[in-house]
Amino acid sequence: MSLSKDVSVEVFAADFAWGASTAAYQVEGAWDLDGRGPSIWDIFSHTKGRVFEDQNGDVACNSYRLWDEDLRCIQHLGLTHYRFSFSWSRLLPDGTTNYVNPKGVAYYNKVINDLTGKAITPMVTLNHFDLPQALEHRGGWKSPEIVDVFDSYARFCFKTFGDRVKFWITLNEPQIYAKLGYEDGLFAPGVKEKGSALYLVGHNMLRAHARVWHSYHAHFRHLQRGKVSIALNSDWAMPSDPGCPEDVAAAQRYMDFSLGWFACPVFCTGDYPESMRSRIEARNLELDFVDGQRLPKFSEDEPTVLGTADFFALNYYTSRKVKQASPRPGELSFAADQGAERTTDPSWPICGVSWLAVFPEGLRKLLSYIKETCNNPAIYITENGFAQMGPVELEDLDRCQFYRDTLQEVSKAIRDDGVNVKGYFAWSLLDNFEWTHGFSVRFGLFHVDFSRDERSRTVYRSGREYAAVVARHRGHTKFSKD
Ligand code: PNW
Repeated sequence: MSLSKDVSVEVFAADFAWGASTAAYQVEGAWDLDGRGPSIWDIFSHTKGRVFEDQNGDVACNSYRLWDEDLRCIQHLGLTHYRFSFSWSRLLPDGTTNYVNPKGVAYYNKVINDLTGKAITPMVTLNHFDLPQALEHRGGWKSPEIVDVFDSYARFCFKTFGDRVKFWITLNEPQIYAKLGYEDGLFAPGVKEKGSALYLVGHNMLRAHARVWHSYHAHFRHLQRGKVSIALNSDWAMPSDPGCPEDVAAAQRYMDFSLGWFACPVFCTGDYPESMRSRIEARNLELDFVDGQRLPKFSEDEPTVLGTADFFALNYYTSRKVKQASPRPGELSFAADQGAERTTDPSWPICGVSWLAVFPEGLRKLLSYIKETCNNPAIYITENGFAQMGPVELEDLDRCQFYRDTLQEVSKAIRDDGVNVKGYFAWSLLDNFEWTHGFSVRFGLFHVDFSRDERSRTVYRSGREYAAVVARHRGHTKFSKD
């Protein structure tokens, strides 16, 4: 059965956003062309042993040169929206507005104008993991200085592109950036400081996000009438044994320490979840830390973080079964703070990467959870996808099934649970540089041939079927309006 026959497209509103997403470092290439400054991912991927087979994003999909091809792919899918990110160091090579790179501005102007010229709405992420290296030298996201610098960059972007860009995402997945970049050392900048740096980094990211939202609100909103948010990723966590109160509490802590860490300050209370504060404070005593030293406090002198999102931008990939972890006395780590242990559910197939267990029902549950705990926000699913590893399969039937099941779950969330879902963005438009996995893991709706200079794009079967859903929805809404 084909995807297009199964998804209940009539449930989606006429203005539902059908999109796909990419990120600059993963697709653009041209890492040192036309005045681009280096980012932390250039340095990280050029360091031996960091990425699968020492691959890097020097060329990637070559989208800097092949944007016309990407636009054709977007049109082929019939997308109404396209999410991509700016390479900060392509626009501002040293990260500051002291010098603006005109070729960077020209590139993104062309992308934006081509999209809007075809009635495709751009959604722009200001920074998707690739901090300018010059700012890393100044302390990166650990330094409180970053808040001002990020605000100047964002204002520059609003001024330059905001007449045409109406959807802004300040930062992508601060939780992943902080945890993988500053505790696990698996992502740039590759720091391993267990149980400490990640909270400071997360804190500065929240402060920077809030500052930028307030800047937009005060200086741009009345003229540009756009929306600003932050993309938060979350797993859906369930207790391993729903009858065991310790497991139930552990699953809740898992949610608090992942989604709640960033969603609670922005959408619920203006501060971190109570369970994070109390657990970390209790462990600080045990570990001889001064109160507040690991999980920072929000200052009363700064504009509030609460309410600094005009919609909820959700990246969802996987679900977890969780049980209470055995205590780890003396251990300094995020996992020990969280006190929750992941177990695997053998009925959920693993796709491509080891962390990605496929469970589309988890998305529906997570959407309801966000509705209940975050004041029923408008939600855009800004990333969701299915990985392929090993031999290329253009007839990717398992991914087709995944999109069919997922979109059906989203339709149930809208129709049966009353969740205000406004859009869905598949990750990703193209196979691309999948961070530590290099090019060995493929998320695209289009295959990219990385062995050839042309980097030819070929649609996967899942891309064709996604296009069919979008077309059927557009046909349906046209029909119902007539
Ligand atoms: C997201 N994890 O990152 C990113 O926003 C994308 O750039 C990326 O390509 C996509 O998901 C697929 O990985 C994640 O280890 C990276 O749980 C790692 C994890 C989750 C999301």
